[in-house]
Amino acid sequence: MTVRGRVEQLLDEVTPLAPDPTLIGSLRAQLANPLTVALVGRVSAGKSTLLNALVGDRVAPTDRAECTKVAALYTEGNPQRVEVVGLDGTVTEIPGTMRGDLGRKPEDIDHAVVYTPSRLLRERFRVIDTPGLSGFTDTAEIATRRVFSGDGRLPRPDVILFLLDDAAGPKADEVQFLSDAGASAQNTILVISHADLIAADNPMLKAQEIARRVWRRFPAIAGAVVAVSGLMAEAGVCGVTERETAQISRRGLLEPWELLTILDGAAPPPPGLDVDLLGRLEELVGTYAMDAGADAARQGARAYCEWLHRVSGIDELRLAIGRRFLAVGDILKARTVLAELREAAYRSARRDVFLEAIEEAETAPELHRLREVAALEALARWQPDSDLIGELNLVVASRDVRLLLSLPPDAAPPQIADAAKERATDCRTRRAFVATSAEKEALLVLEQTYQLVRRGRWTA
Ligand SMILES: Nc1nc2c(ncn2[C@@H]2O[C@H](COP(=O)(O)OP(=O)(O)OP(=O)(O)O)[C@@H](O)[C@H]2O)c(=O)[nH]1
Ligand SMILES: [Mg+2]
Repeated sequence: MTVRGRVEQLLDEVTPLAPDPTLIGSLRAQLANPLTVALVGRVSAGKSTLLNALVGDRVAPTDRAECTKVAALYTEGNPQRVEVVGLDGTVTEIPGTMRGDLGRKPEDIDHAVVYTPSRLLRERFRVIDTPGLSGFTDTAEIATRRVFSGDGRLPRPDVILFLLDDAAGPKADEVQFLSDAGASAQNTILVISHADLIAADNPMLKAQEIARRVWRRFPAIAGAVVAVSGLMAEAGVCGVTERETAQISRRGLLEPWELLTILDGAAPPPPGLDVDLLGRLEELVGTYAMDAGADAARQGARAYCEWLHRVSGIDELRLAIGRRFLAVGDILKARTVLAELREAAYRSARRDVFLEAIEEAETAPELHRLREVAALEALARWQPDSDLIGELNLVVASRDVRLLLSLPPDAAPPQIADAAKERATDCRTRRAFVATSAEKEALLVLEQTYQLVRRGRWTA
């Protein structure tokens, strides 16, 4: 049986025990749907711009000023439309995207669901765009926290993309938020956003250096730290016209002082240079992409868009999402569903029976991978210098038992069983010599992993 199969079986078992009859149906849907990725970070960190870049369409409104007022789940659907779900549970539907009037005050809205045609949203992951943290009023932060607290009506995110718009890395309140939201190397990527603004010279390279530094400081709350210019990615993916590209090319022929005097109005623009359009391009691609991309712009819009796309860092982010999350999507979804079920169990009139069913599922061999991940998270958080982190990381990342056991590719099943048995015995012995409960639990989980490998029941 698969991870998903075992969780579906659990959902069947607890259906009569659930406090809310719609809960089990929505958890079933969550298992069947692609992963749910939430974009979080301070207000104006570039969340909606990054969403557009990922989806490949300007579906989410963006602005210099505080912009996204309600949490919105972007999911595949045709025709494009928005379902607005009130705090009172009532649903209204409006055509179009979040750019239109939602028909209610943001304070009265729990969330919106935006249906839009997109292959990424259908096949890879759905995205929740949040209003963000630390806005002018509390509204944005309250709406953002509701996404993670379980008090709201949106599906709980499986994965967090947290945007940092400060070269200094996450501040104490951001680390606290991530910790409260259960962020770990297994479910979170930090994004150094506005990478093109990080420095005057070579910003993208400096942003990558910052990303490496931040990752070394916070290995327990992020599986990767990636530097991205969402603005460049959005423009590269959604397209820049030939007319706009030609302006960037012309602008690149001017000396910096010439450009300044023209923009100040102290000198007339040369023929063909459209100062108003340059102003709009500043908003569309940013200054760095006009300065550094002038050569690419000389080769036309297509070459320029390719350059924007390549330099923006969006492919590195997509790759990190693919590597870290998509390959283990069912495990991440199973975790989210189990966490929701545990909360539901406490509201159930038959709490003990409910919890017992969950525990039985959690100890089932099919869901052993969840215990490996949980043991790794606990160690990373409480004992980041433990030697066992390397071994658990290997176990969690392994797809092949021979590689896991350092055996040759042609090792026969009896050889695998012997090696696994030896490892299991070794874990049991080592358990007597470690002092902390996190390491004891890790060794217990590892022992069970090797026992499952020995019996041929470990599902990579
Ligand atoms: N230069 C530059 N500007 C960016 C980048 N990403 C976003 N911006 C700009 O920053 C402003 C805020 O971007 P949004 O995407 O609206 O940010 P947000 O986090 O969704 O903001 P709220 O919805 O208000 O929380 C907009 O003017 C964007 O054009 C980036 O990578 N580089
Ligand atoms: Mg926004």
